[in-house]
Amino acid sequence: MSLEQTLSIVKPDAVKANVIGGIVDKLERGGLRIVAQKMIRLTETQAQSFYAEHKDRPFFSDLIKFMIEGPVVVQILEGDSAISTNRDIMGATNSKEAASGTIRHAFGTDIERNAVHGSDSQQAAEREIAFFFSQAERVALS
Ligand code: FUP
Repeated sequence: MSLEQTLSIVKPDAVKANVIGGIVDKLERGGLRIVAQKMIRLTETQAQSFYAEHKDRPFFSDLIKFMIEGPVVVQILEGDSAISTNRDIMGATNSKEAASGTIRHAFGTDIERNAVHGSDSQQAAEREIAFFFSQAERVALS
């Protein structure tokens, strides 16, 4: 196992439902540590750029609308194999299919309103962390 960082987003549905704490609890119990965190409201341009890889998919415009409907919390999570650990804690993309105990099972509704985002690879994690956090915002714990 190796120490990694990954980018997490508590999406607008979960912020609105007042379950930021419930999500953080699952992340921390799963062995991850929040090393940077802020609440922001994405602009349409930011959301489109963040999800650029999906721009030709049929769900793209609905996804963008959802991501800008309210504030989100962006986080850098750190831990052993943080990228795959976070994906395990999150559960399947479609909340209806997510395993019991996962964040998306507990707090998501469907494939779109699925409570959280988590980077899916080392390359994505590096891009997504740099997308939201400046070097000065990245607190070193050790
Ligand atoms: P994930 O990595 O689990 O967040 O899932 P993807 O990168 O495949 O999809 C990114 C986001 O697009 C999902 F979180 C939700 C949304 N999405 C839909 O709304 N409909 C779909 O059919 C697939 C994805």
